[in-house]
Amino acid sequence: MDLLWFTIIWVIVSLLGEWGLHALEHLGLYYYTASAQAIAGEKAVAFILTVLVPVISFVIVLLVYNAIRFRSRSNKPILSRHQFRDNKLFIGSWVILSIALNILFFVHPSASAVEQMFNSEEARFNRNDLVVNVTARQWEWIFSYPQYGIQYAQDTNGNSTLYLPVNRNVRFVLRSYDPYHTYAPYIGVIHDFWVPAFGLKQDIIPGETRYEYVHTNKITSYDVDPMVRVQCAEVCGPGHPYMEAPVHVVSQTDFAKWIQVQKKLQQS
Ligand SMILES: [Cu+2]
Repeated sequence: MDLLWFTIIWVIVSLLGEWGLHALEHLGLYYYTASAQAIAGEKAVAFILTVLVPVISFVIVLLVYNAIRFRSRSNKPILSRHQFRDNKLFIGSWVILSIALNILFFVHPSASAVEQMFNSEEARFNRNDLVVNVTARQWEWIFSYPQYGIQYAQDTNGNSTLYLPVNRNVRFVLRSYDPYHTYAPYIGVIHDFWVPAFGLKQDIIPGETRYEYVHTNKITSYDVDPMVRVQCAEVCGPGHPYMEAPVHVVSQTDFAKWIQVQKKLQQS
């Protein structure tokens, strides 16, 4: 009888949990998403949580149900008539299920995400990539667009700014050094290239060149949501928290216009 009641309550709590999770998914599990990679990440989180809701419900319902159902009604300890040392079936299935869930999460979404990541780095997908060279220095981001001959993308105030066309594969080439102090190229520190809305982070190590691939999927900007910005995510000195730059994802035409404006700025 207890088993029946427990199962009924567990199923109801699990269903409520799944319903709540589903509602949360509609609001977005990430703060803000503006790339195919961020959406894939959000889906992975949703998958893990969906599988785990019945597990966490089981543990919570078990604790609460037992605490209420088997509470002592008197101050004297009374031993139950049914004494169990263990329950081999329960322990066995718990261990096997735990291992099975771990293997599942290892295969999907972990290994499948790594495969997806490697695939997106395949040269054949990247023939038409927009290349953005990202230079991280203490404490500033410098964006250059080698395909367009733009050395230093800037706004009208001379601050670094990142413009990207929508629905495009972008290859960020990440380096950490200080172009204004070229006498010592290896004195740079570790920075981390992070656009929260893109759902990806990549450490930038001095002396190494690293890549990050992003497929932009919606027109948006820092003015729409503060998550659409480049933020350093590795403590790199006193200026670290302010090492940020606004990002603008714009239409192809607006991007072409912006390129023209930048070219003029380069000449002046
Ligand atoms: Cu930094």
